[in-house]
Amino acid sequence: MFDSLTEKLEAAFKKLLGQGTLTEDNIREALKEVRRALLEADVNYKVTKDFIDEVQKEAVGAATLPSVDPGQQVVKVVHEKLVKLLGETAVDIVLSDPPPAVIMVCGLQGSGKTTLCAKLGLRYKKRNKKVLLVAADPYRPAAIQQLQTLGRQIDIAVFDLGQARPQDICREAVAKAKKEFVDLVILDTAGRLHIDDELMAELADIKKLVDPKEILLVADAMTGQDAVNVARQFHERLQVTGVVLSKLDGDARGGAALSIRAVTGCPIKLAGIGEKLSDLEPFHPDRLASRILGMGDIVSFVEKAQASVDMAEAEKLEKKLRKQQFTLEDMYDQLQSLKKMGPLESLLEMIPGVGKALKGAAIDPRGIGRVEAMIQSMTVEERRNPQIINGSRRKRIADGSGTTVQDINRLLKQFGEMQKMLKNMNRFKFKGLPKDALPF
Ligand SMILES: Nc1nc2c(ncn2[C@@H]2O[C@H](COP(=O)(O)OP(=O)(O)O)[C@@H](O)[C@H]2O)c(=O)[nH]1
Ligand SMILES: [Mg+2]
Repeated sequence: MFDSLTEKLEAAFKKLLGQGTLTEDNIREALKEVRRALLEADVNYKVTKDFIDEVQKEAVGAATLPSVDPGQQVVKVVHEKLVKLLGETAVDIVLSDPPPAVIMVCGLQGSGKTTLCAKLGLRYKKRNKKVLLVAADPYRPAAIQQLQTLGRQIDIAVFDLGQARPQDICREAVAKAKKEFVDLVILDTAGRLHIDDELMAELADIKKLVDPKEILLVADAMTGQDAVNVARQFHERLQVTGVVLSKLDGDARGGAALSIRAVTGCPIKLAGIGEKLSDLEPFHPDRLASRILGMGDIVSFVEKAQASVDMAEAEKLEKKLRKQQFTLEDMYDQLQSLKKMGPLESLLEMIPGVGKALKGAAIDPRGIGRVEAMIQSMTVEERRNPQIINGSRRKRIADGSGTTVQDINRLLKQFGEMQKMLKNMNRFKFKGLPKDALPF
């Protein structure tokens, strides 16, 4: 699955791995190859562009963990973005109570609808659900037979009304299911070679009549962007609740899988990975991303390094805060990491109480540069004990940093307020905690 994409991505990253430092330029160079690989895998053009832009933005600031090779960091960023592209978390089928729940399966001819109906039937039969399969494709006699054959294989009842109208077939099937205490009704609707209005109108009718809990669109992963366009049109017309990617076991290039979620906004819920009726899997964005990237080791290594650095830094800072030893030096370090994390306001606003408390303070990103310059012009002693910064020291620091004494005064005042606020936050945070919960 996606072998060629994986190979090309690996080749692109080889150039980054093992390089001491990464510059914006060599990241861009490597991402050019990633971009080409995605487009060759038939990933949607706009999706590819947005993906590369996001990775570039984040990768440039990311190369900072001491124990991690910068190239590995970039791999990690790409992995994160792939997971996001694929939908972040697995989303399961939802069945309603009270029964019967109705799942409506739709898609183009040959996409794998009938097969999916039987696969779903088997899945829920194993979970002790009473299932009814419904042959709602009256246009091709062979379609009814196909479902009957599959139903026999897995010993699940199949409802049909021969060549009756699909709307009538579905309505009667659901009525029968209610009478017979069926848990789950699965509608195998008719497909077409291409989307047409008549088909869509018929499916919309059925949706209105039986109020399905899930409307699953089967998208053939082998057909790349075509599958994405089909999914978009079905979704626009029917508000599909989930996409099922079929034939992911074949030599699909990856385009459909990687674009469909971003283009339709509809979660991929299941993946068909073979012709056998047991070949159905929940769709896990993170697992597929790791498979596509083929660099699982690096990703988990960086995750661990990140977690341990974050933890160590956070602990160090927290200790200082608790002991009220937060100095201008620490403030300087914090500014450095804040700068890496992006827009300052949005970040600060995420910390409860801080957003409001800092409103109006100098948190404009251009201001950070000045603050940095001022702290850089101080001696180590001054940074650690700001109270020694008297008038003549203020003048010296202002001259050294190209600022004014007023600027220095403002910084020291703000720093004092920050310390006060942190003290308050400490009190607030630890109030009510049992004494032995604190490590000091
Ligand atoms: N390899 C593979 N083949 C599949 C999968 N799902 C369906 N098929 C095959 O695709 C063909 C069309 O499937 P079918 O269910 O009849 O499609 P329908 O016309 O949408 O009902 C059949 O030969 C199936 O065996 C899958 O996940 N993997
Ligand atoms: Mg069929």
